[in-house]
Amino acid sequence: MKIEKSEQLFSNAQKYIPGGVNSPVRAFKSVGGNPLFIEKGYGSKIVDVDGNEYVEYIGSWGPHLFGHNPSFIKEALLQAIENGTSFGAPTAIEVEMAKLFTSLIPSCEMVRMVNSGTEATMSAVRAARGYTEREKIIKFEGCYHGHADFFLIKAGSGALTFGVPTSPGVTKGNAADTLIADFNDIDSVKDLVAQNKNEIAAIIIEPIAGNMGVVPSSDSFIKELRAICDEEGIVLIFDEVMTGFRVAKGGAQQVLGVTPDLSTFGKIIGGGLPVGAFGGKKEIMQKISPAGPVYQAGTLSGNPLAMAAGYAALKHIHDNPQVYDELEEKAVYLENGFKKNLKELGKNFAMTRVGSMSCMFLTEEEVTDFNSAVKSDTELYGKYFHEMLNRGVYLAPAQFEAMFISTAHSYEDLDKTITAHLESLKAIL
Ligand code: KE4
Repeated sequence: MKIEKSEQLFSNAQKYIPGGVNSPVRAFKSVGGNPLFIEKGYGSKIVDVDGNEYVEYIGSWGPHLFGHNPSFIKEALLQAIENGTSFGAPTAIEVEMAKLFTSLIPSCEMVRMVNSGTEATMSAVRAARGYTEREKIIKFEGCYHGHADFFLIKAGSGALTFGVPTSPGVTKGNAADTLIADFNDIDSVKDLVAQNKNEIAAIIIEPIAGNMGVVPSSDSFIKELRAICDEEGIVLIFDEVMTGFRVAKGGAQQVLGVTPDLSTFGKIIGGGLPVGAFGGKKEIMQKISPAGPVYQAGTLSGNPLAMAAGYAALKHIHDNPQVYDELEEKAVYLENGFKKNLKELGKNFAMTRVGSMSCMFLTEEEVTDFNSAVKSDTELYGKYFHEMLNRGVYLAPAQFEAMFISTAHSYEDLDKTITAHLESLKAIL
């Protein structure tokens, strides 16, 4: 496979950009080799600068529920850009977006648009702290909520993949206010709540984890979390940046049947442009400036281009809820193909899936939390990743990520992927 142009670009990039990339996981550090520079994407495909085409399952880390550059998003952007890019003043599309968004996510009585998932989660925590007048938060080992200081305490995703669970630069003060519980272990939550009585402002969780690989929450766990928050006056925050509009039209809160006090979103709601959002109970959201005293702001929050792309994505979901049936059928097809391969190879690698986000862990033990996830053989995953890449299938360049299927993936794409999966595993086992 010719990759000279990518190699040249990467060599140049490292002179000006830390690690040659604008987000760490893109650098292929945990799978080895150098990153491919992508020229374009269409449907389920991406093409690198050397002209190599791949069926891909990153979808820009989740946004591309309908594949790359779907016509209805492209047309919305082309129309919006005729009027300019950003005004730093309110626009009608922001009202339309908020109205549509809150109609799709009933727990969000009000919503504030921001520019990334990180901004959404850090703002939601500030809202919870302002509302409760408490300071501590509980997060879960292996869950990733973006890179605000108080989250980079045993984060999952990039930090976990690099094996650096606590990032340098995070102050002791921040670490002291962030308590770490174990995913799917309600006793670990009860212990922290008992030890910090009336001090915990919020519990933030990926209700279906996607940043330690995909790890579903157990049936009772989230319901018990809701009960604890009700009893203790703690704000329950669902970080649905990845699961929102991914696992169902109403996100993980619809799948699990549990209503959070606040939720955060990103990825799909931007249609591929930088957007995040946080929303929830009116009594909490009314605390947010300028309605209330909790400050939160952003130069490009709700900008017309991102709103046009995001609105087009959500409107498509609103008008075509059957897309989730299609995504489920395709995800089951791929999952069955992988399971058939593993049976033929006599390998019982742990496979998890919720809707169109899934993961194959290179461990034969069941994966139910962070400690079981990290038993995966990340070196073997690196070999698997490159074998698949050489067969024209582009997966997440890290074991602790999710594999995303879009409506643009054809059954031909899925068959190619299933064949490549078998051949790749045969080559490395
Ligand atoms: P961003 O700030 O990257 O838009 O969102 C942070 C975030 C928050 N919450 C959840 C559940 C998330 O998955 C993310 C970001 N996800 C990673 C992929 N696992 C983004 C990829 C990257 O860091 O480049």
